[in-house]
Amino acid sequence: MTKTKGALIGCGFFAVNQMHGWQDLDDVEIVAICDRDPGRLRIVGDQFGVERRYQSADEMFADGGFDFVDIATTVGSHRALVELAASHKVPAICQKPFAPTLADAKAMVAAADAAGIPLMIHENFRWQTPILSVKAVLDSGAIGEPFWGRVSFRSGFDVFSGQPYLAKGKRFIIEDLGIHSLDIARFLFGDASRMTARTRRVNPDIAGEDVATMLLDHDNGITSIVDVSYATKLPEEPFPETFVEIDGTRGTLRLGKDYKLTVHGPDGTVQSVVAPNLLPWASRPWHNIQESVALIQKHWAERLAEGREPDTSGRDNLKTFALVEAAYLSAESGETVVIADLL
Ligand code: NAD
Ligand code: 89V
Repeated sequence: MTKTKGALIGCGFFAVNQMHGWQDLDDVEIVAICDRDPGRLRIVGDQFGVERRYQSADEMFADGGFDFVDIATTVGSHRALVELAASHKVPAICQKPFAPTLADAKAMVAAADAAGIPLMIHENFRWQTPILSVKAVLDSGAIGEPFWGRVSFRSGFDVFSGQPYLAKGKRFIIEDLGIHSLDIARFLFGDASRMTARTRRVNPDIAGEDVATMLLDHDNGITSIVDVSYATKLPEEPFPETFVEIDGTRGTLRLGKDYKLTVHGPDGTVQSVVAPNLLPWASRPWHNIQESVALIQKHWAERLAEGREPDTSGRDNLKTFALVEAAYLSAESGETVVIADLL
């Protein structure tokens, strides 16, 4: 079998999951890795047996020999690295958040289009098994037409020990975590036209907001609430579970703690557990996110082979990123923001 060859840039905290995900795919091989930090390059190169190692992305692209690049660096380098991939006409995956600004994100989509390469944003939360299960119930019509929804992520988990940069940015929870929740809202309820948001910083030791409440008007008439918090101290810590509530014309759906799904319709109530699989390399409580990494990467490999745009393409993700921008604008001004004005 001829394997699709990939290269990965950024060998940090999260990239290890991505390397495992690639290793699980029989038809993909990561042939080169890059990180500015020689320590991280050595750790990841040794763990996954990758011989070609670079401290400079320019040098890695100049040597070439790969069919796509997986960019797993933090947001500040995303635009330059996607543009570098485009200049070499190499298909690219870029981690969320897409870019520091919507203008950068638009420029990245334009660069990929001009080069004729696919660009996918690694927006993996919609690929979580519980979220896919919720979508399947909606699509089955079991609760009728949804008219109201809530996507909720409330936690007191210490994310700063693994990802210290999260404590330093002026923007925190909407940009880092709410971006996933907003994408789930789009995935379940369709595109949104208006956003109203309120934010707070509760933790005095971080720079950005750690609580946000967002109200979305969706194009199809659904109203949804997306609420996120890292300042919520619960008796049982739910990290990193997303809870979902949906009211429809024929019934209701609730996805709650420990992946319990309750679907109530005209014929009665069905309860099930839609827990993620614990992959051999995964560890609790991250296994939900880790499985979604494997699934989105499989999706990329399939779409690349078929020559079809991935579901969370750069073009698609501009609409999720616009919701992020809109939430910050709304929280700052106190006004409702019209999404079309940003896109
Ligand atoms: P990290 O800081 O641990 O790792 C980033 C690595 O990139 C570092 O080792 C750094 O040296 C390297 N790097 C940065 N710029 C570079 C450049 N220009 N060339 C080469 N190497 C460079 O960060 P992380 O926690 O692994 O996060 C990386 C990205 O993944 C972020 O955008 C974050 O938001 C995202 N993330 C996504 C998920 C998810 O579920 N999708 C979860 C966690 C983190
Ligand atoms: O998924 C993420 O983007 C992570 C975390 C779950 C910690 O917020 O940064």
